[in-house]
Amino acid sequence: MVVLSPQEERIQQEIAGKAAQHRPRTNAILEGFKNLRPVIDVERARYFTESFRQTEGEPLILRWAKAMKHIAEHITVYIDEHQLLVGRSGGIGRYGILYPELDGDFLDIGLAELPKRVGAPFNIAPEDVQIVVNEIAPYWRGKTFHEHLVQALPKETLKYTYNPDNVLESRFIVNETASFRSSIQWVHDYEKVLKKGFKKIKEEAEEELSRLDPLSARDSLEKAPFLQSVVLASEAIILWAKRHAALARQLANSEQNPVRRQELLEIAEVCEWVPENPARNFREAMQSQWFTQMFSRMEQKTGTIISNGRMDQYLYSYYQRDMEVGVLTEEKVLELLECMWLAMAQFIDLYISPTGGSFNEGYAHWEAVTIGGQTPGGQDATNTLTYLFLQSKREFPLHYPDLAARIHTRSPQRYLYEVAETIKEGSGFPKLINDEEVVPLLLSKGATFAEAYDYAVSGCSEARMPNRDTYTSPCAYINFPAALEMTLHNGKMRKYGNEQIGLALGDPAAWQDWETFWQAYVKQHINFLKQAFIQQHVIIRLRPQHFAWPLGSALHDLCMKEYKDIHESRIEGGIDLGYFEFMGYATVVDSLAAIKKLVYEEKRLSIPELITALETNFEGHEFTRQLLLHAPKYGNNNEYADSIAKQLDKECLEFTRKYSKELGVHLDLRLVPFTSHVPFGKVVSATPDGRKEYTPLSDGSSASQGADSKGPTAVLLSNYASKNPDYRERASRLLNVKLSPSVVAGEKGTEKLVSFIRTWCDLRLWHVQFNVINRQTLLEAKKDPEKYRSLIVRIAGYSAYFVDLSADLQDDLISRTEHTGW
Ligand code: 8X3
Repeated sequence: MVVLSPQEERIQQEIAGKAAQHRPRTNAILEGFKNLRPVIDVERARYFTESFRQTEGEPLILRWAKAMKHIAEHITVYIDEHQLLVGRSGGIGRYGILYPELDGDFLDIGLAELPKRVGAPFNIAPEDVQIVVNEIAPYWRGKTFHEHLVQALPKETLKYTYNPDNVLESRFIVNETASFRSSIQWVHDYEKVLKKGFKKIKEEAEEELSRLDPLSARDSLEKAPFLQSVVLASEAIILWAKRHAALARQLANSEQNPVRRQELLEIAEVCEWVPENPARNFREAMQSQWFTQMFSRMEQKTGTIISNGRMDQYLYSYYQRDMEVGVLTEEKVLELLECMWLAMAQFIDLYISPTGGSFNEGYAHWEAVTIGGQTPGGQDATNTLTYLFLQSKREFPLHYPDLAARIHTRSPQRYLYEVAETIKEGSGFPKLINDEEVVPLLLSKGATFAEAYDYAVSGCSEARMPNRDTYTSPCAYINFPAALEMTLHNGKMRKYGNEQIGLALGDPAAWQDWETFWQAYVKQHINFLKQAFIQQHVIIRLRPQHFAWPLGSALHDLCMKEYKDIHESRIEGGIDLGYFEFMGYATVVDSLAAIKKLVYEEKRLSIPELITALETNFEGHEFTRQLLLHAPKYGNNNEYADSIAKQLDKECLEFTRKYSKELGVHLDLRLVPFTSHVPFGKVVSATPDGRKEYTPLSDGSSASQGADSKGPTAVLLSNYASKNPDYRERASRLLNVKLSPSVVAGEKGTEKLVSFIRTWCDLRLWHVQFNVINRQTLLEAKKDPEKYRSLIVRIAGYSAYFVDLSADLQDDLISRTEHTGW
């Protein structure tokens, strides 16, 4: 008999018309938006642009703060029916907002293409199209970050990044991601907001302003605009909150239902108090955090979103006090948490550039909530609230928020047990992040113990130290399977015809041994790294001219100490933790392993035969493809493949060890693809691992789709064997594991999963996440999407509705190995 995960059982119930009801309030909110297509709301962009027209010539940070104040004064405020938490940056339903300062040159094609986009479509009202066309886009023409980046990239690097004849088209060879998100994912110091409130932050800035030396050039040109911006940003968020209070009172006056009237009056009281003042209870703490988070989203397109930080830590004292005095119940906590998840689920991170869209299929989101881990003093940090977060995830079927569980070697058994039970539910939560890998790496990069122990998860799998991290540039994505294709084709790729993009190193048929082939590959590989670093160098230097983040900077100790916006490239005392991405890791490893073994060692295949098979996409060469498919594969604890993986990893680490310094940042190696292994695969023809042309590359540090046949423990061991632990230039390696519900069934299954997690922790692997699902369910959902609308799957550091994904990504998920044993 087929064992179903709880999620699969729930869906079968839904199909049978017996959908279970959750809490009445959260059900009602969810019903209000769950089947709505997101709409583009133009107000943020409109008021931002209006203000920018008025402030030409002033310091950028001041212009930004004035724009935020203008938005706070004019943007429509809403209070959703049934909601307890308020604060939206767009209209009712699911919505996305525009950041024309970033990529406004894509507005024309974006607006035309978005309603039809596969994977994450958006609607826009005709009158809003007119506002964009007539008011917003014309102002930004020639001023956007993307346009200036294109102009600043050297010609040689540009051809790896964009089509030189149409710079709106990405090449997917060495891609940048900075032009579709103005910052990488981020975590604010929410505790500061909750404990201090923005009135105090503002007063401190005013106090400092009053002490500035009027004769000092630095005070006049740097400190004064920075501090004035902090004041303005604080006033803006307070004003925005108070407008919600006024609206709540107004709605209460006309509300017929006495229960809702009372709720609205409470909302008014809460919004009159926070985030201006310190939170006095759990409810105010939640509201204050939410206002801060939402206001930040209007301030910056923090690509992949502002994460929530360690919620079980900074909310705990409020929870504990309220529980002690009897004004809070666990039921109320769960309801408030779910109100936040529902509010979060309505803000959709909108990418108008097609490249941004293809990186973020299924309305990607990463506003991770971190639970567990260790206290700043190095003790286990789990508490009662931690377990309520897990309970909420198990009980409430929603793909928001992204839950990240920190694990360490002394994590309590109950915690691991509940984490495992939550994973078994089947919708991919929580993802796991390993303190035993992260903490020493943060220490090696200059953090104190207290800072390293207190990291929060952000994005797919990153570790942020809210008052120590100062790096905001999004990363480069490098298509190393393309470097392999260029090695086989003298620097060319079939996708780009006869264009000489890479190095011309000659005909590989003339290379007599593996070493010569390997060295040629490494030259192409290093050339890609060089192009990526040139690109990042340009980006890092250009960004402070384009972006400022007054509220985010006001919450950062070092920015306040240095009077500098967080986008400035050097902030004294900061640790700049940036990344570049190894795309298609297993694809390259398996391809090189096949060449080494079959061409040079066993001589069962010549290079010309291999090239012919690849060029024909294996048509008429099935035997060759089978040979290639049966060569050693990464992900099976196979020393032959894993040692190549380790060497490739090392090539990247050596390069960044040598060249990061001159960039002035840590540009660390990361294996985190979001959904970009799909578009990157679309430019790479057939590869020597047996992969067919233009199909997805392998993702993160996972094995190639279907190549891991020795069980999930072997996958962990390959990950371990391919790492270079003696390099500090490492960052996250994202690992997807797909399990059949039968292997985790029952109490025994939970115990095995807990042991697996402990093994993963002992091996010091950075990240792991799970899909617990039957292949048959995925096949049926692809065939009959209407029935499977609520099926949630794990993608790359986030979960999404399966039916929102493109057919390519659905097939990618289906083709991953479903492990049926350990
Ligand atoms: C994955 C998303 O923003 O770090 O973590 O590239 S991002």
